[in-house]
Amino acid sequence: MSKPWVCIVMGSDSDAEVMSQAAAALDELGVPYEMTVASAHRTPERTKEVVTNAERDGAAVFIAGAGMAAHLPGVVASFTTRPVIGVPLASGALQGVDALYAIVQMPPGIPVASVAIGGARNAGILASQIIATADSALAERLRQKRAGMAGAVMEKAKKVARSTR
Ligand code: RP5
Repeated sequence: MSKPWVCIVMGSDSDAEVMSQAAAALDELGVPYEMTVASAHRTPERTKEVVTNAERDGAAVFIAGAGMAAHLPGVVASFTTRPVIGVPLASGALQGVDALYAIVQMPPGIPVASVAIGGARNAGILASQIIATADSALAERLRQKRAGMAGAVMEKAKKVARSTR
């Protein structure tokens, strides 16, 4: 059986720069992934095919990023019972608020988790955390990453600290 992996889907190549931050987080944590474009509106059949093939081939978590009327994460979730993390992307007149509302307002029964507008890095980390529930080595890498962040905060505290008393 192959290692559990993450399927990253985005609505357009114009989403790729932000969505690559999810891939970067997965790279840092040693979690395999595949990344592709499938549009819920422009290529609904391809979206179904990407999701059903990925589920069949062992994708453990899906990350779906889209802007504007962001139906992609919900449509991905309609084709799989694996967890789906939506990434609302800033584009068009409403700069991601539309996408955020579309992603978080799923009807009962077909859940989609959401990160912040443009929060692709957190989507990669959250997907890793889900996979880490059954992978103690990955859980340890996540703990080390947090320890690194705590260390960085302590460095910042030292740099900024001043007292006049
Ligand atoms: C959404 O529409 C995509 O996810 C993208 O964020 C936005 C614009 O798409 P393009 O017109 O750049 O293809 O479906």
